[in-house]
This record gives sequence, structure tokens and C-alpha cells, in this order.
Amino acid sequence: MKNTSGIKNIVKCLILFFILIQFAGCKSTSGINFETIKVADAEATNATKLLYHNIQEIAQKGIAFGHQDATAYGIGWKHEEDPELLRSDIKEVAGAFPAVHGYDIGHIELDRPHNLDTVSFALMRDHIQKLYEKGAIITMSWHLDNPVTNGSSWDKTPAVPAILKGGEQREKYVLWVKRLSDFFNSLKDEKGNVIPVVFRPYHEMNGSWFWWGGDNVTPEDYKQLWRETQQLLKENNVHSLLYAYSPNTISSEEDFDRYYPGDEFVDILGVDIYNHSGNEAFTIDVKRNLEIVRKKAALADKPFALTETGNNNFGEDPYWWTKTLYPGMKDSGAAWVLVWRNAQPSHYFATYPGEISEEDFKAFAELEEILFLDEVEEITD
Ligand code: BMA
Repeated sequence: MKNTSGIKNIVKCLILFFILIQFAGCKSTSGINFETIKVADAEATNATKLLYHNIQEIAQKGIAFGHQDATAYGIGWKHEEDPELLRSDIKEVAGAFPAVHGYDIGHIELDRPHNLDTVSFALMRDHIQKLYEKGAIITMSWHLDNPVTNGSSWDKTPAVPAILKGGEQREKYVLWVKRLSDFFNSLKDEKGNVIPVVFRPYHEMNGSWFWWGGDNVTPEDYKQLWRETQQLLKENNVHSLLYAYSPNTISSEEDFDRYYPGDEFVDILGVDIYNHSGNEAFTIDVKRNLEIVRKKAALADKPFALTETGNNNFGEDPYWWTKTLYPGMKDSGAAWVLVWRNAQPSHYFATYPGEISEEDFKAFAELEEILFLDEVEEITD
């Protein structure tokens, strides 16, 4: 009797041991079970899945503030020469860096050293490394040239059929995606691991201002382009991306769905909304749009964001942040809001020292719901 119970205990211990081993295999030191996190790329790295997890965590706590090209330049300055120093108009006004940093990789496809806004890709890589170490979320759009005419993104000559499988410009497009892939794979952290980023290609496709959108493409061709591009990236061993889909201002769920490539090809839902028709209309648009996107995101069990916004009329409104933008976004559940670049006094979307809405931005930054880099770091640590 004594012997049998001893054997039973050993067997029990062994079973327990194997169960523990099993769990230890799936979970990271942070306790996240990566096996259960499903993203569009089935082979996404754990760092990419962690980014996805963090974005969901952030959305529970507030809305992370983002700025395009935040550390590359601002009004009256270009990035610091000293690579250890990161400057930002937002930091100068609010005392903290944005939590989300947007970059555009337009012209990477041409193998140029600078993007279409003269930001060097080497600088971009360097800043991305530094910001990622600090806990920032990196998101990238792609204003690529028109592959048929070699004109810009705004050259409306239809070009999508030409770059789909079997199209006349397919070879060129495959090369373009290869260059894009090499750039993504060159973004490495201190340990040499590839840095995960949110990739937001072919944005604002429901408008007709880009060659990939509106009257210049059919929804079916657009969806096919999305899927084939994702496939090419995966074939090039890019497994560090979360894919974000973001139309321009929509008026219904059908509007949102028109070009949607499918839940299995998208990780984050978004919408871009600019302040074109006055403050009141803007607040209403933001509220309504985020409600639609929130509903879609909940159904698909994905996070969502206000992927681009900004005021083009600051000169007329010193309270835009707290009285116009915030009432639209408040309690929306969006993971982040990203304002577009501060290029020059006639083309800027965030504030800067001395700018008319500077004080209001400080009040906006103080709001509990609005999160900057230090606050996001605490949530995701
Ligand atoms: C647009 C403008 C352009 C810029 C492009 C890509 O909205 O800001 O000046 O080239 O974004 O960043």
C-alpha cells in the first residue's frame, strides 16, 4: 500500500511538472501568453504581439497623444545634430514627448536617402530606435509615388491594376515592396531585435486625391492590393508589423466597409479627420466617426485610433484642443490620436512655443485621459 501511493505521488508530481513546463513555454516573463494573441501576420514576432497587447492596454486607460515627425523638425528648427538629443515642439510646450510618433516612408520605394518631406531615413531609423527604447508607439504611413507615371501619390492616374499580380508594373512594385521590407527589417533595438511598428498603408482610400483611392480604384482592386502587399511583405520576412486601415471621414458603417480588406488582414481600425468645415462640424464629425469605428472595432475585437487629425485654422481658435478636439474624442475608447506635422507656419497641425493655442494645449495635456510618453510607459511597463 505504502509503495503504490508513493508511485501515485511521483506520477502526480510528473504530471504537474509537465503542465508547468507547458505553460512556461507559452508565457513570457511578463506573463503574456503570446500564443493567444492573434494578429494579421500569423508569424508576427512576440515584440509585435506585445505592441498589440500594449495598444489594447493603453485604450483601457486613456488616449495616447501622437505627432507626425515630432522629433525630426518643428516650427523654426530641424532635428538636433547631437543624436543623443531629441527635440519636439510638443515637449517644449507640454514638458513631455508624444507617446505615438508618426513617420512617412514615401520614397523608400525609390531607394532615396530622404522621404518626400526631406526627412532622412537614417535619421528616422535613429529616432525610432531611441523613441522605442523610451516606450513610444511608432506608426508609419506611405505616400509612395505613382508606379505607372512616376508622379507623386497625388497623381491620380489609375495604377492599382498595373501593380497587382500579372500587371504591367508588377516587377517594379515587387522591387518597391522589397525596399520597403528592407527598411522595416533594418529597424533594430539595442539587442538587435526588429522593432515592431504600426503600418498604415494606402490611407484615406475613400477620397479621390491619391492614385489608390476613390474614383481612381475599384474597392475590389484596393482590397486585393492590400492583401498582395501584405503577402509580399511576409514573403520578404517582415514579421514586425501591425496593419492599420484608415479611411478619411466617413458617414456610415457602409462607408467604412467599402474598401475594408477583411478582419484577417487588419489589426487596427482608424479614421483620418481634418477640420475643414469649422469647429462645430468637426467636433460632431469626430464623435460620430469614432462611434462608427468603435462599433466596427468591437465587432472585430480590435483596437482603434484617430489616425490623423489637426486644425488648419489655429489662427482663429486659441482653444481648439480643449473645446473642439477633446469634446469629440472624450471617452471614445480610441487608443490614440495623432496630429499631423509641424512643417512651417503656413502648414502645421500641432502647437509650438509662442503659437496661439499653446496655453490651451497645456490644459489639454493635463487632462487625465490624454496620455504622453511617460504615462504610456507606466501603463506598459
Ligand atoms: C500631407 C502634407 C504634405 C506631405 C504629406 C506626407 O498631408 O503634409 O506636405 O508631403 O502629408 O507627409
